Amino acid sequence: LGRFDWEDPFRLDEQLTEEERAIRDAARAYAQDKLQPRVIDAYRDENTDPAIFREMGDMGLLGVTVPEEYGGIGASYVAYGLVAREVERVDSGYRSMMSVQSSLVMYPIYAYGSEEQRQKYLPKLASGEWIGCFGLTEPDAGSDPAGMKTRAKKTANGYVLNGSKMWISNSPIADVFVVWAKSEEHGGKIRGFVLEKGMKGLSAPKIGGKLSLRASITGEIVMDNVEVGEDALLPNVEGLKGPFGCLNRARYGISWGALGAAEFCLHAARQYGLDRHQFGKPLAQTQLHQLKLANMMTEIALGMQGSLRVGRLLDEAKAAPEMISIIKRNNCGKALEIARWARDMHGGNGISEEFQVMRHMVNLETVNTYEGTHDVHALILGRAITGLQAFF
Ligand code: TGC
Ligand code: FAD
Repeated sequence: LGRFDWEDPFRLDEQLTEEERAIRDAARAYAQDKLQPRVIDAYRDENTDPAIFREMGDMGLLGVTVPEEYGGIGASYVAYGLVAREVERVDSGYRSMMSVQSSLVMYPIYAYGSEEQRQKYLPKLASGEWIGCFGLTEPDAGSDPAGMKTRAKKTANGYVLNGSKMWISNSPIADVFVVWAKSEEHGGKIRGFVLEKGMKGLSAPKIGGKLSLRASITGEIVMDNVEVGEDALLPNVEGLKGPFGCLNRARYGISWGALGAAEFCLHAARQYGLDRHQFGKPLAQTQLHQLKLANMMTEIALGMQGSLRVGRLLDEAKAAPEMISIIKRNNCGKALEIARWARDMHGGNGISEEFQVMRHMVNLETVNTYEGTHDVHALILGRAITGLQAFF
């Protein structure tokens, strides 16, 4: 008979390559040594430390799947998922910083950019010297990005961009802005542009007052007649499949990340239940406490197997977007449920910053919403099942 380990029920560890295990261990060491000690203050004070990008760059955690010649480490999508899991075990906001840089900024420049754009941007993004952001969402176009109002108009030497983007991770501290706009020159099709901090007419005010993801800065992107050269256009993609190609990767990473946060909550609830005595015995010796732990462990273990499978298929270029919708939707939804249970299982202490479960819970509200809401992914899957689209 096989042995059973509640921390790794399906022996995920054995299903990884040696390189993937090494990358996971390095990410875990960095996250626990450098991120965990600052997260409680950072979250309370709504403070994003830009030095984190350099630190992650030094550890090789930015653009994990990007080839070495452009500053990445050319590792697998499974390795990328494992990094997301370790970083989000500390905080969803830190994972957000990492996944925007990797999947939403480096990936489109690598996949859709010219050789000059790759050489110019990727090494500095990989090292964390430059910080990137990704502007798709607008005040009036969230779940329906096709409704965007941002426009690019052709000029003699390039384009002029007008419009505004909303809820953009990293934007107030970004050096590089990957922005999506409808281009009149290209028949109104959506095109990607790479903008740089300091361009005339470009600003990125911070959005304050967030009650979730407070360790990760979020802002707008305002483009008021921003003039760019022809070299700012991402030449190799057109239409919504451009931003969606990036979102596929980021959503996949989030499916692992959310379970990292859920694992933190499981471990915390278990330990709390062992330590805390009521009615003359540990809470962990009550049936309800054990039922909740069993549910948590089960959902995490099943979810991770799903993410591992999709990661392997991504590495073989065989993953369909609907597979990614299944794991993004289910793992985020389950992680949020797990964090809510953990909060409850801590009683009054569950609302204290010291115990951290409530921070994870509140973060996961955002994770459940961004990159396609829980319900939007249900509609993507409903369309695949029925052949009927129910968005409009
Ligand atoms: P639809 O008609 O379905 O498709 C339009 C075109 O796009 C193609 N496509 C995809 N291509 C690649 N991968 C995918 N996943 C794709 N999904 C669609 C499709 O083939 C088609 O191509 P073509 O050549 O035929 O034109 O488009 P629709 O307008 O009906 O879309 C509906 C819907 C709901 C699926 C979609 O708009 C959607 O997913 N909405 C959610 C928006 C979203 O996820 N926004 C995320 C913003 S970024 C963000 O949140 C970052 S937070 C990160 C962090 O901080 O960690
Ligand atoms: P809406 O689309 O208005 O949705 C509101 C509600 O209506 C949701 O429950 C939704 O499920 C539901 N709904 C929508 N359409 C339908 C339908 N057809 N049928 C049934 N129900 C529907 N975006 C970026 O581009 N870049 C970023 O870096 C980025 N970072 C973010 C960081 C944070 C902290 C947050 C909160 C958001 C971020 N986003 C980013 C934006 C995010 O992707 C959007 O918030 C998300 O796509 C939802 O859009 P919305 O907020 O406009 O909500």
